Amino acid sequence: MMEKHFILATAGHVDHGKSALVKALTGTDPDRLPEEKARGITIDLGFAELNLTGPDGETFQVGIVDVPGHEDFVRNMIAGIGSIDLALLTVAADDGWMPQTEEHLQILLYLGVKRIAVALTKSDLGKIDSVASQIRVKLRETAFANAQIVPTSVRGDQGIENLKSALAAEFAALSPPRDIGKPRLFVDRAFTLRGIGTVVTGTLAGGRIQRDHNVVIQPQNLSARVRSIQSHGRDLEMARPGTRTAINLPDVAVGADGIKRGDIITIVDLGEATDSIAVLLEKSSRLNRNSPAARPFKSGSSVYIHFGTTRTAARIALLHQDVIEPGQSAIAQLRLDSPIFAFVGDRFVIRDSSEQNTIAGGVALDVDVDRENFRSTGQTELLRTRAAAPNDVDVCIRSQLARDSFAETGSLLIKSNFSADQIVDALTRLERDGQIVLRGEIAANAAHWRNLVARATALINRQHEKHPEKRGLDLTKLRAELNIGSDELFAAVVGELLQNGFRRSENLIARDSHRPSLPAEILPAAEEIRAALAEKLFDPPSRKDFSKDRHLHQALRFLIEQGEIIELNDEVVLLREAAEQMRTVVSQFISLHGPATASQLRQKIGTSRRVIIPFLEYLDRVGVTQRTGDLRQLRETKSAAVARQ
Ligand SMILES: Nc1nc2c(ncn2[C@@H]2O[C@H](COP(=O)(O)OP(=O)(O)OP(=O)(O)O)[C@@H](O)[C@H]2O)c(=O)[nH]1
Ligand SMILES: [Mg+2]
Repeated sequence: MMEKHFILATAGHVDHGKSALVKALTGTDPDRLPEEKARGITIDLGFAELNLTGPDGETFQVGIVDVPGHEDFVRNMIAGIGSIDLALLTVAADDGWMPQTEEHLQILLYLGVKRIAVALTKSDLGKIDSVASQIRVKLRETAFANAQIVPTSVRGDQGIENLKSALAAEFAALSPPRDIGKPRLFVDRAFTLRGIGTVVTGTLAGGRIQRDHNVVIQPQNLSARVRSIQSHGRDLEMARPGTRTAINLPDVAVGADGIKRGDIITIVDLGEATDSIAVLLEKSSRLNRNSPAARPFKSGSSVYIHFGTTRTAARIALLHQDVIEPGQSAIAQLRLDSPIFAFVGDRFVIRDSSEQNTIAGGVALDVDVDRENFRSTGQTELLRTRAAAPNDVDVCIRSQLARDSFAETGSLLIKSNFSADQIVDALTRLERDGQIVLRGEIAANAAHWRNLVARATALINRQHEKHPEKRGLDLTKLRAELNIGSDELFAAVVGELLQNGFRRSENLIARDSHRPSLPAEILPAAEEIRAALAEKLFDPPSRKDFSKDRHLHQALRFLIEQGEIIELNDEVVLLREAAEQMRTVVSQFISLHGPATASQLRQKIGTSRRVIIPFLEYLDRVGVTQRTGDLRQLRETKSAAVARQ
């Protein structure tokens, strides 16, 4: 049976025995900093590995992130729990539910953590029953109402085995961390090892990272190569989602110009970071009315957004209201001081500008936001629709196509928590339901698509009506009239027309049934030209005679386009039959007498210099003759050359 990987993080008030519990569970003391040892508290994240066996004998390799409980280090706590499968909330028997127990719980809820287990620590210090019932009350009406509560004590290892069984039962019931082909390693440490270079560690979510592959560091969009990968000290070819992962990136420096906590290691083709995101904010109804965290905050407030292992200052613009109160949610735009690499569906935490209080949380609805268009009808509608179901792939696609009319399927919702397969399935489903249309690389809103094709059809029809003598409508013109910016969309529209009664030749598109014809009022002009040219077949009147009026001009263009008249140059035009007869004479003459001068050929045909010179140049152009000095000879055709051999 394959080992399953999960990430567990501790949570809970300062001094409630989180780190001691991690040590009792794993043998590893997660407090590694000298300052932590000296002060006896956790300051930054600590890590350990726990191997568990489930009820059915399956094995779980669990990466543990131990977080600080002190109120000054909530920022580090949030960085530790960005992509965890299970939280282990500790409540000390001698202390009960305390301020950071509550704050951490709210943070877990804001970040959408699905399951927790509760360790009722320091059970040797008594009050187990009353604290257990206090915990039950606190968890009532949350997603964690039925969480297991396990009394533990590290004095004499009481309840540690019970806790292990409880955790194993949780993991047995959990589905494995998702692999959506979009890996993101949320970096929580970056350091340099002598002889090895830069090493970063973090929790990997969303996909795999492979040794020797190229990765991209976001938000700075920096490329790097993965030299080696480790998890809990063991070398790996490939790291899977749900593992604590260490990566050696020898080409990247540690620090502001290179890599640091808060960065994300991902793969190419997943887009770039942005400094504006549209979100659904929620302010917990649990907030004690008198606490500073409960203060309603206004549109325009400056806050901190904590996302993954990073945090940045941001300004909030609320869409529909001026303030948000506890228990309320609101659509908002966050304008960030520095860009983040967030996906649609990602969750985050908001703290106030004093960094003392956790005041809200939320989920990203749109991550490639055009700041100026926040209040446009299209954008408002998209946000309202997504706010109702931010994790529904159909809703996310439909709302985007309603706003943008179309999208290229390859990049549609690339920055989302949906896999490519989920997106393709949804597209197929929506097309079957008639809500969207899929053509080539394009997914389009069905109504928009029908409208585009109808407009294109109308434009071509109008061209045929206005200019029956022309072969069709220029595609460049069609595209400009339809105002289509995307090459892919235009290609799809043309493709649709070609399948439905239209044809294309060169840069023109026309109805299949269209045969160029002169409008009635121009027919006499065409007759006049034909007659004039026929009268002196080999020495026709100057072309200028036919540009006297618009009708003559139009008729001449038409006859040339139709091939009835040959255009030798700006001066001379000939009827096709005249050109053909002259060509026969030239060929025969040269075959009989060898290379000939223009003058000889002119006399033979009985034409003028004005005509013979451009005519011979025309024959050169179309490959009948070839000029050497003053002489013309026949160009050797392939078949003639073959015949001689
Ligand atoms: N009596 C008793 N003391 C405990 C127990 N677990 C931890 N302690 C003590 O409680 C103190 C705090 O324990 P830690 O494990 O550092 O607490 P913590 O939750 O990690 O604290 P922070 O990380 O700073 O939030 C230490 O002095 C521990 O020895 C327990 O089960 N029984
Ligand atoms: Mg600790």
